[in-house]
Parts: sequence; structure tokens; C-alpha cells
Amino acid sequence: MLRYQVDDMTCGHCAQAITQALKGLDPRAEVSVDLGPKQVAVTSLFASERIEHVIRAAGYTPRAVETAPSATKGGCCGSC
Ligand SMILES: [Cu+2]
Repeated sequence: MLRYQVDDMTCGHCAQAITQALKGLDPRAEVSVDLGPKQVAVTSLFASERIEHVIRAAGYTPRAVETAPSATKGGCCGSC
């Protein structure tokens, strides 16, 4: 499971937009949004870079919450 801090996610509409965007990438993804700490948890076969990219494309700013040390950083584009 991947976890992201999304500070500009403020309401249910934001949560819905992010969930829909992630389902667009991976219809089988399990997406769980917690508006309290503004975190999104995603269970998907897609790489973290792809998931972050989709959240960013939806207009939000994800910050990966490290669940394991030394995750290899390999962006798929200039903004990853
Ligand atoms: Cu909102």
C-alpha cells in the first residue's frame, strides 16, 4: 500500500476527484481517503510514480509518506 500526504485536498469533492482519477489509472485500485490528516492510501499494482503523477494531474500535490526506507526515486517525467 502506498500512502500520500495531500495538503491541498480539503473536502469531499477533492477526495472524490482524486479517487476518480486513480480509478481511471487503475480500475481495480483500492483508494482510501482520510480527510482528517489529508492522506490518501492506495493499493495498486502501479508504481508510486504513476500514482503521484495522476494525483498531480488531477490538480493536487501529493507527497509520498515513506512506509519503507530508501524507496528508489525514478520519475517518469520532469515533474515526478
Ligand atoms: Cu475540495
